[in-house]
Amino acid sequence: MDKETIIAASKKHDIVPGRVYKYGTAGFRMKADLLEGVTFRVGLLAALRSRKLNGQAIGVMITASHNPAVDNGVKIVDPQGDMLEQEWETYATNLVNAPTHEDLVDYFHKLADALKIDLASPGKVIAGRDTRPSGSTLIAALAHSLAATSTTYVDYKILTTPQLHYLTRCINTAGTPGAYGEVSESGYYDKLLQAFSRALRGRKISGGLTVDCANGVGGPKLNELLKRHDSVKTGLKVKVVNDDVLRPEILNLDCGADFVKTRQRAPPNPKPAPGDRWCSLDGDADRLIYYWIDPETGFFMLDGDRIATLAASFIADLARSAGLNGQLRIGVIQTAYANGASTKYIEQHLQLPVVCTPTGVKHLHHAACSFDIGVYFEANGHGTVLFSATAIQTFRTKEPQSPAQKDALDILSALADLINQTVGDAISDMLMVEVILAHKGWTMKDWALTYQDLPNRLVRVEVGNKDLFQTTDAERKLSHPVGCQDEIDKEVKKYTNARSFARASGTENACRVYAEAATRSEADELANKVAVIVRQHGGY
Ligand code: 16G
Ligand code: MG
Repeated sequence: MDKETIIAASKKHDIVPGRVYKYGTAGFRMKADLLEGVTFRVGLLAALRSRKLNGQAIGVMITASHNPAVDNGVKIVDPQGDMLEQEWETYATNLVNAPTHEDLVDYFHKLADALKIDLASPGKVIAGRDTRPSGSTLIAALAHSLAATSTTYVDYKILTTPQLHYLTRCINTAGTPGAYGEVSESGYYDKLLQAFSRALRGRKISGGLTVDCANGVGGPKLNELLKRHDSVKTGLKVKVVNDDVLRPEILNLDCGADFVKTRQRAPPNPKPAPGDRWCSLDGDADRLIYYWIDPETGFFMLDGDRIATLAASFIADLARSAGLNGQLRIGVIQTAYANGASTKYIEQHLQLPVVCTPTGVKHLHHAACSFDIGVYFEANGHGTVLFSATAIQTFRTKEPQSPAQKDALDILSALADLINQTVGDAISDMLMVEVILAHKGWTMKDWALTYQDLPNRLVRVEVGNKDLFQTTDAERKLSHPVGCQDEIDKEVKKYTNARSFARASGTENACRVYAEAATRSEADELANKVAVIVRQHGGY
C-alpha cells in the first residue's frame, strides 16, 4: 500500500484540528461538518480490520440516530453484524487523532505491523447511511480512503442501521451453515415478512397500528416492507406517519422514539386518538417505543423495559410448551435505567434471571450471548433477542410429542428468524411485538397492566469535567469523585422504594442523574437533590 497515495487522498479530507475525537458508544458522533476527515480515517481502520479478519466484509454506518439533523456520526460494524471489538475502538481513536497526514500513515503502518496484518491481502468494506444530507460528503471521503488502500467497497446507499448490520452478516456467512440471509435489501424484507407470517401461525392481528418514523430513514424502509406485505393474510394494518425525508430539518423534530421516551408524551403531530395503538422509531430505526392514550388515564408508554418483559414472558411460555424446560437458559439483560418494577416482575413473576450491564448496546449484547436465549433491551427502546446456535438447532430438530409442542417449536423457530440477531432493529422488533400481542390476544391495556412502573425522573446535569465521574457495579454506583456516592446514598435512604444513580454521558458533555421512588413527587425531589450533589462535585 503506497504511503504517498494515502497521504495525497488524506490531504483532500483533513480533520478539523484542535479537537480531540473519541470513538464512543455510538462511534464518532458530532456536528456533521467536523466529520469528513474523521470518516476518511475510519475508512483506513475498516480497511485494516477487514484484512485482519481474513478479508471478511466490515460495515461502516453513517448516522447520528436520534440527534439533530445537523449532526452526523460514523461507526464500524464487525463481520457478524456486531459492534466493533472494544480494543479496536482505541485504534480508531488514535488513528483519527493523528496530528498530520504523515503521522496518520505512520500510525496506519505501525498498527498493521503490530497486528501482523498483511496489507497486500484483499479487504472488503460495505457502507450505508441514513437520510441526512451530510451523509453523501462523508460517503465520498470513505470511498476515497478505501480506494487509496485498494479495498473492495460496496455502497448500499440509504439504509437503516440494522439493515447494514444484517447485510454485513449475510455477506460473511453466505454459503456457510450459518448463512443469515440473502445479501440484499429486498432479502431483508423477504426474510422478515416470511418469518412474521410463520410466527403468526394463522393468527390474525387486530386493530390498526400507527408508526411514527421520526422523519428518518425508517419511513421509506418501512414503506418498502409494507409494499411487499399481505395485510389481508396477517391482519396487520399499518399507517405510517412522520415519514417525510425530503425536509432534512424536521428529522427527529418533535417526533420519534427518543422524543416520546424523554418527554414521556406522544408526538404533537399527528395526534394519536384515544385507544389507538402507536409506536415510534428513532432516526436510524434501531429503537422502538410503543404507546397509547388510555381513554381514562391518558398517555401510557410501553418502552424498552415493557418490550423486554413482553418478549421474555412469551418466549419463556413457548419454551415450556415446547417441552424445553430447563434445557435452554433464558435470561434478560438490562441497564441501571431499567425501571425497578420491570426487574422485579422478571425475577419474581417470570422467574427469569436478570443481568445488569453498563449502558451501551455492546455491553448488553455481549451479556446476552451467555444465555441460550438472551433478551436484551435498554429502556430507551434499543434491543433484541439473541438465540444461540444450540437453541436454534433444538427448535429445528426436537421431535414434538404433541401438536401443541410442534406449534411452540415452530413459533420459536420463526421468532429466531424474525428478530434481528445482529443488533436492535425497530422494524423487526415491531413485528415481534405485533406477533406476541396477537398470540396473547392482548390489547395495549392488557400489556400495560402486567406491572406498574415506579415513578422516575432523568435529569441532565452540566458539570465542569464529566470525566471526574467514574462508576462501578454496572454504573449503579460512583467510585469517583470520592465521597459523592455516600452523599447520594444518604438522600436515597430518606425515600420509600427509592433508587438513584449518576453517570457521565457517553454521547454528550454532561452527567445524567436517574431517580425512582414510590411517588412522582418523591422521584422528582430525589433526582433534583442528587443533581445538586453531582453539580457540587463536578469541578469548574
Ligand atoms: C448510545 C448507545 C445507546 C445508549 C446511549 C446512551 C449504542 C449503539 N448506542 O446511543 O445504547 O443508550 O448511547 O447515551 O450503543 P448517554 O451515554 O449519553 O446516556
Ligand atoms: Mg438509533
